[in-house]
Amino acid sequence: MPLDPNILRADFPILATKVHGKPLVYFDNAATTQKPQIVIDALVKYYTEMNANVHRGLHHLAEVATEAIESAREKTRAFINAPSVMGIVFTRNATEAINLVAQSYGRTHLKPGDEILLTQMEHHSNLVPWQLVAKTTGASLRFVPIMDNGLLDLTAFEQLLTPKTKIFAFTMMSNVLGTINPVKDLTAKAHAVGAVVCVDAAQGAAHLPVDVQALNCDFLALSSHKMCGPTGVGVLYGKETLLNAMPPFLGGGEMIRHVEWETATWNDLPYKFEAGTPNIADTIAFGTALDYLRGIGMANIREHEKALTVYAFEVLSAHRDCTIYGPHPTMPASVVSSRTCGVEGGAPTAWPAGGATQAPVITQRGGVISFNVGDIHPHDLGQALDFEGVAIRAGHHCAQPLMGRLGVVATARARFYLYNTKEEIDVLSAALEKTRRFFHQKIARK
Ligand code: 7TS
Repeated sequence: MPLDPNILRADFPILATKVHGKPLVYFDNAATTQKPQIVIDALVKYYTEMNANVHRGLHHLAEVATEAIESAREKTRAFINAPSVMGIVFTRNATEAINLVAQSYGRTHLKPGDEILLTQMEHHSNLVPWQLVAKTTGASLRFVPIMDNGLLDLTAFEQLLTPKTKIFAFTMMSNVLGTINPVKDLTAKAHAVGAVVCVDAAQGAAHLPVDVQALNCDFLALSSHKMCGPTGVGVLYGKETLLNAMPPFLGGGEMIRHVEWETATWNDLPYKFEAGTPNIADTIAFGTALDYLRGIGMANIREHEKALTVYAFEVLSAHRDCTIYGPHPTMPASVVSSRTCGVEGGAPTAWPAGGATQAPVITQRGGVISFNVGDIHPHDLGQALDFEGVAIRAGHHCAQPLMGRLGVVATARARFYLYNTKEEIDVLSAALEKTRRFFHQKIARK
């Protein structure tokens, strides 16, 4: 059943906030999402009824807390259809999960001459960890280019894949372009040359159904706070055989089996990678967030966001001086591939004959809309929209090399989620028009 954002909004108390006297329109969901009341309640319930350290106490509360955190692990396993909870490692965030793979797997397996393949659309979290490991191992970095339409260049990808490629790490969904990469196909091709595949699903898992067994990726990272859960919790999914063969990432309590003065042996999975006291309350509440998302259905969330994305393109493209970056959602891929990454305002609505028979790009595009309006700096735009109650993000979005590829230093960005509505896109559009007029009047007065 299609979801009704107007009903779901009631689950999120913060959405009733007024900003500068205007109703909050929250479009900064790529940075972090809002939390439903049941997630907030789960945090309070933990501290009022269960607080104890986990996995080590023999008393009642310790058992209750341990059961609750392990239940969150099982919910995570089910959410991404992992074969076993042994492959579900809790981390602080997606960033830490990727660093775990880079440091533990990468440092052990990479040597000079090896290549780590990334893409031009990576968030710094899936770039800098690999730069660090490349420096320490002597491996080199390669990048799959993006085409002008914002999709990955798959021909170049196949050329870049060689037996030297030991790791292929890429994002499921770009936090700037909204591009959804064909994870299953890319993974199969990388496996064919013997590379191990690490998927950054920080954006993807929050907005798309994810099945790690169907994708057959080796590692997958995600962040709780981008999917209605609290901050401070991330997940690394890894294939058990790989995780078992990897050395620990951090040392301390919980990750050991036996310790002597000079040496130690390691705990079973997943605890080998969970040194120290975990973020118990937030992890349990993350489990509640997953219940919430499953209740709505990820496929329904995806459909809702598709509709919002198509609508936003329609509305924003009508602004003559608005440039939108990333794949155009309603153009067939064949048409889109000959166009530039920035879709200028007033883009044509009728595509060449024959185009309509091909799948439109919406299948490869999520609800992230990065844009610029004329020569207004995105930071000024962000501030002006805030006065209208509209929360967007402006900046490089932790993707500085991608900004260079797009030929800009920054963009404004709106990212939709299950609680956003078409009416809110209208509010954004009206606020943009007001801002544009204000800035143009200012320039005219100079
Ligand atoms: N990967 C992608 C694709 C992301 O969008 C982000 C965060 C991360 C990794 C890192 O997630 P973290 O939870 O470990 O910080 N993206 C953004 C963003 O676009 N604006 O703020 C954070």
